[in-house]
Amino acid sequence: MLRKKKYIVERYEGNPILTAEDFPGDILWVFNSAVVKKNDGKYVMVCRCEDSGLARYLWVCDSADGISFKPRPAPLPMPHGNPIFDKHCRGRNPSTMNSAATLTYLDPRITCIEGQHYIIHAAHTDFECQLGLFKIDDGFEKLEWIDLISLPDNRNGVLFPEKIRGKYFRLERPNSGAGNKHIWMQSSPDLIHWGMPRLIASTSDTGWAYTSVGPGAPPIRTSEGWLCIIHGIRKQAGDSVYGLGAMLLDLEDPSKVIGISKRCILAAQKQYELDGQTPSVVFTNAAILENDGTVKIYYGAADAVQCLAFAKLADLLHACKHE
Ligand code: BMA
Repeated sequence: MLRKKKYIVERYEGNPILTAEDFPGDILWVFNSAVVKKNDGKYVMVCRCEDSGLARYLWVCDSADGISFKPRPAPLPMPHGNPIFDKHCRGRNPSTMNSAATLTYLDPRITCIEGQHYIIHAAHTDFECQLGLFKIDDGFEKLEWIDLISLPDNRNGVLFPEKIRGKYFRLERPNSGAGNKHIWMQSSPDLIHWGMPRLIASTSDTGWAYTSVGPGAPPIRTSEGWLCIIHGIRKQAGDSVYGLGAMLLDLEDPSKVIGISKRCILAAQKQYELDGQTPSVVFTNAAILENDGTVKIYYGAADAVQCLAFAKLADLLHACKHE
């Protein structure tokens, strides 16, 4: 008899963990948020929030358990004043509050490298999407703009949490066209100048994402390799349907792929994933490995609410290596 398949990722039963109602003011949507577990064991989430004027905010929330998050009273002040930042990441800069105000800092991802937290994000200009980089202080109160760190048509940058052979590494994917069928990797001596691009994975490496595949959460060091939770898209009757997968990269040479899950580990399926600003979206920007081997996977659902799911590290590694 055919048994019901047991999926390796389980949604948190209290999903969504954050909705617009949790925020003061005029917030309509909260999704695709970055999360980090700090050395003191506390969790910080940097949320992508949007209001009814379609202005975007980065909004910090705090948590003791990584499940229940409390938004701070106001969003992060953005480092306006820097001409490069103001030109490429306009946000709520009053001098540019027109339709272009919607083109701004999206999809943050936090990585702590040598004690410093960095936030990489999708910086939308009028033309295309580039990667932008901030630093943030330990209290997550003050952002410092570093610079744009890619040419246009680049999105979903994730930084590795440590230098490898003396260099910083990141994963990324082109934002549009046929380019977004591929995950790339670049390296850098200083986090600003990037080069030596390497093709890491393509839609053809998965059975579940034939339209696009991209990085999701910053890589996690495990004894078997760098574990990366990735996203994938397939077109279904003209609509984009999102899923998440897992990929394992070599610890010493992360351009070597050890394996990629051949099934999606989480597919847009629940009502809160199917209905929202954009239907059928599950999109991750953060995953945290706990001491007991549980991986918390944070994901935005339908571009509308913030959710959480759990998996066992061993199951994720198995999905990468043996499927
Ligand atoms: C992707 C992203 C997200 C968004 C998703 C679904 O390309 O980069 O910002 O959640 O599309 O609309």
